[in-house]
Amino acid sequence: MNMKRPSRFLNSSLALSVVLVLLTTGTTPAADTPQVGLKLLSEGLTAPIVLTSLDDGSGRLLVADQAGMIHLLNRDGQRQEKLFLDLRSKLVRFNQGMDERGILGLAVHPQFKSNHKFYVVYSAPRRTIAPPDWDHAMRLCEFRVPDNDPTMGIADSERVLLEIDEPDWNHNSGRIVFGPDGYLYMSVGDGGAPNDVGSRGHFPEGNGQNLSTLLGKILRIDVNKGTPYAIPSDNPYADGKNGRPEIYAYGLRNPWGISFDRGGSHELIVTDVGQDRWEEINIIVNGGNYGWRVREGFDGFDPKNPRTPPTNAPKVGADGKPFIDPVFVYKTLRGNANDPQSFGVTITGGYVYRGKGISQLAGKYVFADWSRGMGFGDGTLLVATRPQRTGAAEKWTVEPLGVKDHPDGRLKAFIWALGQDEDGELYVLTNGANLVSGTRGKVFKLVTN
Ligand SMILES: [Ca+2]
Repeated sequence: MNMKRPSRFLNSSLALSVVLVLLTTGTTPAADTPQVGLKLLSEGLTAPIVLTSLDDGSGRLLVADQAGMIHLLNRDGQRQEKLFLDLRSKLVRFNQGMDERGILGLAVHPQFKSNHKFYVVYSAPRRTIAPPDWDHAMRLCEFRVPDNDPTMGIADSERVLLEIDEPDWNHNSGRIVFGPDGYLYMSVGDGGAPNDVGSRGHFPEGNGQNLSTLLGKILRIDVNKGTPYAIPSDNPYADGKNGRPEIYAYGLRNPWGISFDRGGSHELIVTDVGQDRWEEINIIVNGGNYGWRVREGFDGFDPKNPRTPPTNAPKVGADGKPFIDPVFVYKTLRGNANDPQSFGVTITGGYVYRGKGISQLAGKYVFADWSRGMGFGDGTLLVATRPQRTGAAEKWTVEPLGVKDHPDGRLKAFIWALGQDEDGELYVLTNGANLVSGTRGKVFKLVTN
């Protein structure tokens, strides 16, 4: 709006007030205008990795620390002095530096209030039945709290549901979430090693495309039936003939982020960490093949030449079904140093905002990139907007989510994860160091600015 231009309406007080209202509220805020605030909820943690609600109407939150502790927080973020659960003695021994092992997943049973059950994924020492040069076992377990006290998990109540032998320390994933169908969904990485290739723990065609391994998959199981669980009858390989019955979708590399939209059509959104070129947002459907390691992003992928996509890459998998493309990709800085269109080196999954507090985020997918470098914490909060209309040509858009004091969304820390409470409000879990030690972990709540 050009205020210098003479206007015949300016003498009218009504018109003037309209102009003033337009000036005050604006129509499109400048790109660097902070949109939301971040309220520090808890600090002094090590590597907070999951935040979820106890979902019993109390507003209490569980925060799992990768280092092996689960904390109970009240609505205001006050931490219960005694740990909700301490799994440190059950974990594999950590690396001195970066580590992708530890507690990885935590989900409270949808009927927690009556059955007192919750589920944890953690990295346990290698099983004796695994090859001796493999690294560890990823373990999915059920625990309970006492009938009369939801503030304390019972360590002895552990019931092991599933163990997956892992050839390497990285690309484990292990994120879990209950779907609107009541089934438990779990993301599993490709087992580590570059290109999903290697004689130690990788099939010739890669784990993502091999249906006899659980590595590189999204799993779905029914924890309410069977011993130790049941297979939902509409899992794509439920009869076990052409693939492992737990598989729900496949072709994932390191799916660090899994959530269901609690509104809309309850889509399952999974972010997949890329290797050299693309970070992905995917909408996961039953039986879908998401391409890794035949594809990365919208391109083909050649493990022998990972930075140059083959021009004649297959568009269908070994079973003849077409690969499913992501809904959004951005370049990773790992293979595209200084690329202005990149947000960082590793995508961190989030949630579609369905809370009440921040109206401008309604229906948008809030997520993050972990960091712009591996050594120094430089993560960016991001927000994705889905297209107004449906159709192949309609694209998702992504921009940094500006917050107060960080208008570019860059929080000067590693953004490990996002969390969601029972009201649909969102949280941001950060670590000041790329380590599973120390006390530089923090939890923030997204609030109106
Ligand atoms: Ca993919």
